[in-house]
Amino acid sequence: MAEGARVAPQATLEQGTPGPDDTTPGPREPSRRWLALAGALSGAAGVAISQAVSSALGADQGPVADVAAAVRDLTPGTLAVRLVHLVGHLDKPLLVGGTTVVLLGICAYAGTWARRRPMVPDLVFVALAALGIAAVLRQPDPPMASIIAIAAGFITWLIAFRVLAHPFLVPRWGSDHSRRDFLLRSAGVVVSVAVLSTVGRLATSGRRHAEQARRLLRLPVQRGTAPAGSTLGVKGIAPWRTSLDDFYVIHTAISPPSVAPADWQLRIHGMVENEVTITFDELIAPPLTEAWVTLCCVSNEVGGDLIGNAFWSGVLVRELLAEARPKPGADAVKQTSKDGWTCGTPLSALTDPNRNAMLAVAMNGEPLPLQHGFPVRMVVPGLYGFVSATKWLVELEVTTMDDVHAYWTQRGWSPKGPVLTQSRVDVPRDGATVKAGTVRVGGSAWAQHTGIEKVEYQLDGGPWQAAELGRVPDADTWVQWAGTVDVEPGDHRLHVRATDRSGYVQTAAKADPFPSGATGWDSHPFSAE
Ligand SMILES: Nc1nc2c(c(=O)[nH]1)N[C@H]1C(S)=C(S)[C@@H](COP(=O)(O)O)O[C@H]1N2
Ligand SMILES: [Mo]
Repeated sequence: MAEGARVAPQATLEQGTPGPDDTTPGPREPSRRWLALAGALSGAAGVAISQAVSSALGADQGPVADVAAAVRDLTPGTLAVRLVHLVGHLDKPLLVGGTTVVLLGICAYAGTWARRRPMVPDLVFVALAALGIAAVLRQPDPPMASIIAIAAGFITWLIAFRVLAHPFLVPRWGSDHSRRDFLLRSAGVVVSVAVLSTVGRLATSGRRHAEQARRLLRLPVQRGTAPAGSTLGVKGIAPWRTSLDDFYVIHTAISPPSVAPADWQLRIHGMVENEVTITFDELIAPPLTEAWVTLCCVSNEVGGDLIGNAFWSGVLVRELLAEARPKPGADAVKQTSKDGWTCGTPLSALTDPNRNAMLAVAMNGEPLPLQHGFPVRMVVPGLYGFVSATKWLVELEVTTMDDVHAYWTQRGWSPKGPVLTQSRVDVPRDGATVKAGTVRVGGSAWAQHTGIEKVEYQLDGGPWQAAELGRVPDADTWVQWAGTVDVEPGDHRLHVRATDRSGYVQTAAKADPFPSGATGWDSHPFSAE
């Protein structure tokens, strides 16, 4: 563009054609149709690249559909209804198609300005990208993939338009040579876009394959409805049942490995009498076990949110291990993930008849999301994820604790990793301002597999008060707690501590997550007015 801006006036001067503001093309000036074509082609290239990027990143829909959805939602209701009736079931393709046509039309029009006002096409591209981003951001949970996709499309617009408009902005326009130049450049842009999209598709074909397999998978599982009384109804406490979208994600893999159920196998070997290899269909053939389990990360700071509670469906590990028959002397299982990540788990936690350690295939009634370990992951109540919750699990080696060299323990983290009893203030929020008087407070507490006995809260260093506790199915989940405090105007601080069913009262002593989990009481400063 910058180049065009410099050369264009000079070109018109040399040719003695009308000035840059004149819209009638001179005898040797490119027709505006060529510039419109360059604009439309660039627009199409940008749209294609952004769609490819968004599908490569696993977004539900491309940016064009995001914009189309915004158009639909912002169309006055009665008009929208009448239009939908008019076009019947074709409303969606028509909307997306129509949005694309309008978009390309705008790009074409922007292109026609390249000679007279070289900034215009760029500004139009900026405006269109901003519109796209606005359409994404108005969604309840704006997908980052769509933003990146729009950025990629925008950059493509800028580059493609510079490449395509160039032949029309140099002085020698009009010869067959420049038309040929344009055709060659167009072919170059089309081929580049096709190659980039194809490379993107190939690079992500494994993931799309796994995703499709996940979509088609029907498992005999339940959604899991939070049991009555588990939720205390205090606004601001984390929901007792964590939705899949809100469930924390931790793994060392750059992108989740793609494993389709048909390709999945689990091998149980090592110190066993009977080596076992099991396929996905064999795994899920017997009736599945279902349980609420709260999973948390050892890296969670006091008050942190690397914790979630889900309804898991799967197969009890102890039944598979019983089939493999561990040899005497074995006291550990080394788990290996498809991506090579490993962890060591005490054998006793997996064979304990009172602990539902399971190979989970579903979470909240849906096949595991890819980032949570599709198709099979381990869940062990009472152990931190880094010593137990292997995602994309493919191998269990029965062994001894001394012989396990696992990913995090090699880096100094504690080998055993039982979950430490913890509690968290959710409301009032950290630093919140509330109305003076009686204030509802609350949060969550957990001591998986031991169970929470009591939660107490304390205002401004005063006496500890017993909190009301939500009902829970068993010891393996977190518990909601709630209470009330009377606050005068001014600054305050609320502390919380839990007592578990072993009688242990949460220590006030602060410890970092490394190497075996954070300790200390959570507290929130807040003020009242
Ligand atoms: N394959 C694999 N599994 C893994 C990990 C990992 O890095 N790779 N991280 C573990 C850790 S540290 C935690 S806390 C849990 C997190 O599980 P989530 O992402 O489903 O919440 O997964 C565990 N399983
Ligand atoms: Mo973790």
